[in-house]
Amino acid sequence: HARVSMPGAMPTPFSAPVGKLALVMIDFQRDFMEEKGFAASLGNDVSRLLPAVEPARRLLAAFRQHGLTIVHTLECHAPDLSDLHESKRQRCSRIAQVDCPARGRILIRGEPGNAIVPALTPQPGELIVHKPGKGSFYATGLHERLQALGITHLVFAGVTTEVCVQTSMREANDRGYECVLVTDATESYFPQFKRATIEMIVAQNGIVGWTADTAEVVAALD
Ligand code: C5J
Repeated sequence: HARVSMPGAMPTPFSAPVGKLALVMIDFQRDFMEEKGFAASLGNDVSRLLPAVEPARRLLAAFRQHGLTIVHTLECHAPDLSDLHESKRQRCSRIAQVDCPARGRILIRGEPGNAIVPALTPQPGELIVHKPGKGSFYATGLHERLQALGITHLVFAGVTTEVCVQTSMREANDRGYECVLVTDATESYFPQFKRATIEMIVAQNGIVGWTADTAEVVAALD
């Protein structure tokens, strides 16, 4: 089997069998990233997330060029809220409300504001995961879909680093996947949380996995 190698990954070099590697794009959604969206209305500085878009676009292009598996996740709930726990509703009372008619109901599947930003729009054939939680594996069937494809190694990009990205990476690690977080293709509203997440992932000999930058990942695929 051909392998892809990332000698500059931290804390040690990373390699993967090329056909078993997938890209996971976490929650690059309009309501987390756009001015006047849901996250902005909560007081978050969404401009902090924008530097991740161009690296993520380059990752997408590279994985597409090599015909590799690509997963896009969206944090959302069913229109009837049947997958919304009372605990989440209590602490996020805006879910399913309408702040801005053009965006539709907040965090509801299929609404305009819930969509992925135009620069990173999924293409036909890429996997779409609608997730009610922060992690990509809880109540989604993602593990079964990846197993059916023989995927064992995952490259993570997305927002926000310490919430949905880190939760997903930890869930994946516990299911036996070898995981790499792409450090310039992820962002947080809180720079100190992004830094801390990167440090805690690679601490103790990569207790959750590896980190690498976009250039390292793209070079590995070429
Ligand atoms: C958050 C996410 N931060 N996608 N969602 O609630 O990280």
